[in-house]
Amino acid sequence: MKKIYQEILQAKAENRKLLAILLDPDKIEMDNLSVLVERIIQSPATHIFIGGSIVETNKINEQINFLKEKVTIPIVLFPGNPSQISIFADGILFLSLLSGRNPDYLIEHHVNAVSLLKNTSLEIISTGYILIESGSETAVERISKTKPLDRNNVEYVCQTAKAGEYLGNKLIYLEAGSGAKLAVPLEMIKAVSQEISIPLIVGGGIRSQKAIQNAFDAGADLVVIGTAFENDLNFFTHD
Ligand code: 1GP
Repeated sequence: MKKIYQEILQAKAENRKLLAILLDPDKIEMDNLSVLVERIIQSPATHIFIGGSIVETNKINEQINFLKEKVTIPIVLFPGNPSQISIFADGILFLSLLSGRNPDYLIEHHVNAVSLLKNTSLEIISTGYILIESGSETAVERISKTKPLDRNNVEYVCQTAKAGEYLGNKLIYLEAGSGAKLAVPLEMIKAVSQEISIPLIVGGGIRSQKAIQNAFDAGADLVVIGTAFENDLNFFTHD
């Protein structure tokens, strides 16, 4: 088994919570990258996720190479489509959008990514990605042309997550969407974490230390912070 996933499993076994900072290369200027890297190093982040809705490969490559010189935590691709694959990252969340019924995001993009992926040393981590309704339309919804799952139907979300585990995914990611109005409900995190035996990632609309802690307490193994850090590089030094 490869290293990144092994460490996530190990952390789960020890009840050690993990935190990923999500970087969207389209929103980062190379000139500001040094400050950004400083703040990441000072933060409690255990992983960097990198990806976004648009993004060109050149931009990702340039930013990852810069990051790799300075940080030691794993850099994991969180791609919106196969054009966002960089051979310079450490791993990739190989996402299946289980909440939707668009074959492109269930299998088509994956097939198209193979010729590139098989010539890299990226650790490929299959991830069941479940979009949860969050109060307004999000970029994932718009781009994937899929509907999120009802935030009140905890049972159906649990069944979807469990099906993702049965299909062989190594992680389940409950996603409210970047900049979501409403984060994934805590009772849903709790129910899904009890339903599955693989690690649970939660992200989207989490904007405070308290909200991070609440997600951990509810059962998230890894929380993803994007917008809150993007808007305030000192986010992790506030109470
Ligand atoms: C989005 O879950 C991530 O894919 C992070 O969301 O930008 O709202 O923190 P935020």
